[in-house]
Amino acid sequence: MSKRKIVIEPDPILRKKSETLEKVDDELRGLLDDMLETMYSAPGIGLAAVQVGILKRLIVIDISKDKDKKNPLFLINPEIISKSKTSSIYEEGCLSLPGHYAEIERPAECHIKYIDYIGNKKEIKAKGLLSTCIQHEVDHLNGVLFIDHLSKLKKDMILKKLVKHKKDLNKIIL
Ligand code: GNR
Ligand code: NI
Repeated sequence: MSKRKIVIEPDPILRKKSETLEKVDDELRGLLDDMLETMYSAPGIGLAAVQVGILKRLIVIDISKDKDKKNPLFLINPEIISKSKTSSIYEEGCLSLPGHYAEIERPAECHIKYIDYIGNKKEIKAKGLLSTCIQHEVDHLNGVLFIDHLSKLKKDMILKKLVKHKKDLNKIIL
């Protein structure tokens, strides 16, 4: 297993749509293991493949709080079948938008289908933080970031800071 580099906004790859996978093999599982290691080390509760520069419909999630009781979830080709009419608000962050957080309203529950780590078809109904996290990650697979759910004013403010952050990082490296 190895840790991968996380892509930081602004980066055009984060706006691209990820591609559906055709098969589940050891090479794919290796990538999922790398994504999980990258997510745990960040630390974060979710990660989409595009965030490590790979445009494939792959997500890893672990919302367990206890570090000793890991509960990783691997989602291949996740599809949201339905969303509840009721909504909930969570303070969201994103590993591709370091240091920025905002309250985002989303459907409280979602019913999804996906392929698991072994290659079996699965379905789950999620609520609470898991539901929010799944929707945040599926957004990534469609080139959508949480700031796209904010007003233009708030979004532009965050984007401006991220542009500066990237310039500052380049100054240190160059
Ligand atoms: O680590 C993360 N925390 C989080 C908090 C609330 C809603 C969504 C998330 S996902 C985020 C990691 C990430 O950027 N996933 O794409
Ligand atoms: Ni994110």
